[in-house]
Amino acid sequence: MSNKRRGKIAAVLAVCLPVLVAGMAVPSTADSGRYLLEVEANTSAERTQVAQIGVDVLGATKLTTVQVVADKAQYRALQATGLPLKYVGDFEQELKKLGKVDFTDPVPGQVGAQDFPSGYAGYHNYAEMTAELQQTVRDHPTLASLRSIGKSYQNRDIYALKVSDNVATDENEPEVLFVCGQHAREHLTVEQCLQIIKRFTDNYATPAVKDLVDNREVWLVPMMNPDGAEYDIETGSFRGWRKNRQGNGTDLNRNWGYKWGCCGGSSGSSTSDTYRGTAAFSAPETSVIRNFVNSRVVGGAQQIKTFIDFHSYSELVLWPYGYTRSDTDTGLNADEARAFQTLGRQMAATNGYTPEQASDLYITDGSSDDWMWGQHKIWAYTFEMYPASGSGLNGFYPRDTAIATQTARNDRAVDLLLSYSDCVKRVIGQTC
Ligand code: CXA
Ligand code: CA
Ligand code: CA
Ligand code: CA
Ligand code: ZN
Repeated sequence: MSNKRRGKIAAVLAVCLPVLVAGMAVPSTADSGRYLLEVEANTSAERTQVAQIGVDVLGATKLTTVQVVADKAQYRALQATGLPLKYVGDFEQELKKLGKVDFTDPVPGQVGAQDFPSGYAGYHNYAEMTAELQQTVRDHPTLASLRSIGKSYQNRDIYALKVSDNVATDENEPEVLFVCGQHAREHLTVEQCLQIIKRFTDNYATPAVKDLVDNREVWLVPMMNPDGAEYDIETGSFRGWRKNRQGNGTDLNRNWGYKWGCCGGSSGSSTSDTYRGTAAFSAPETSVIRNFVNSRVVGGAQQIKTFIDFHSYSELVLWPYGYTRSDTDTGLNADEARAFQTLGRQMAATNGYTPEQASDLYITDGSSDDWMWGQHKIWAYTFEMYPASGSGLNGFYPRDTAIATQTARNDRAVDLLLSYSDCVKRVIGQTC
């Protein structure tokens, strides 16, 4: 970029953002040292450049604007890119605006509210989620079974619930896996898994539901990152936390072992929000899911055929690979890419999300869906849920009144994935 353009942007910023221009004082009342910004970034290359500065990328709007959290140094680095920037607010101030839980602190001075602020009571914390899963199994013992598949870093059980007819028997039916809550602050996704469970059990008598449940074995992990989710709510205000709770936190969706750390799509710095960890699967939570998925190889054949990893926000349907912008690469041929695209677009047509290859958003390495496909040939999608855009952190925290509509919005996409799970290539007219 020319110095001329850089100079012009600096001049504009000096007018719009006097408090943030390097060298000028920032008012102490609204300065936590972290800022919510919007950056205009129209291409995957520009968005990858933004991510590589190490800012926390919150979401993307219509693929032209990304919402980020940046500290002062990162703010200066963003300025240096020449990409247009907008100051939204102070990170801490914006979080506080979302509300404070209404409770009398049992031990003043200690954290431990561990519940959602008012306006969010419909969300499930870890204890409530666990109780809900246990109640489902009591209500539907022939359709639902619950197991702990391992422990989080802080020793919480990570649960998997199976839904199928004859649930106690490992039948020869295509298996489907849904993972929710990989990122701590993406609480709406936990509700998505719980809603799928409720719909497939409480509505089992509905013929279309019965047909799917009878002919598939559906695995759901409603809260993959329980330590992070509890940490995000434990003070009574949201923290905007993304990672697990190991050391400074590992970004679980950069810790999976397919092309881990290969391609500039993650960070080696433990304070970064996209820290990839010390090694592939160094996080207990990713290794628990890896071990579970590996355990579904029976007689040499992976039983799990399809997968959705629910995230928020931006309303996107994403498919592999994330580490490269090529449509095809090792282990992903042109027919397979076409099947990914076709089913991805069909699902997006049912929920109104935007369908694209993951790297069209920005380059990532060590994501779940690259591993699921690269390692196991599981047809793996990432859904980025509601809202399509947010002003900074509030995109992660829609009020509980949004839960019912925004989870039901994915009913048809979920059913479509299940129905193709016997042979995804059927979607492009091929046999398996
Ligand atoms: C994503 C997910 C899977 C592959 C590539 C990209 C987007 C996801 C992320 O960065 O992990 N976005 S999010 N949920 O805001 O973190
Ligand atoms: Ca069955
Ligand atoms: Ca089976
Ligand atoms: Ca059956
Ligand atoms: Zn996420």
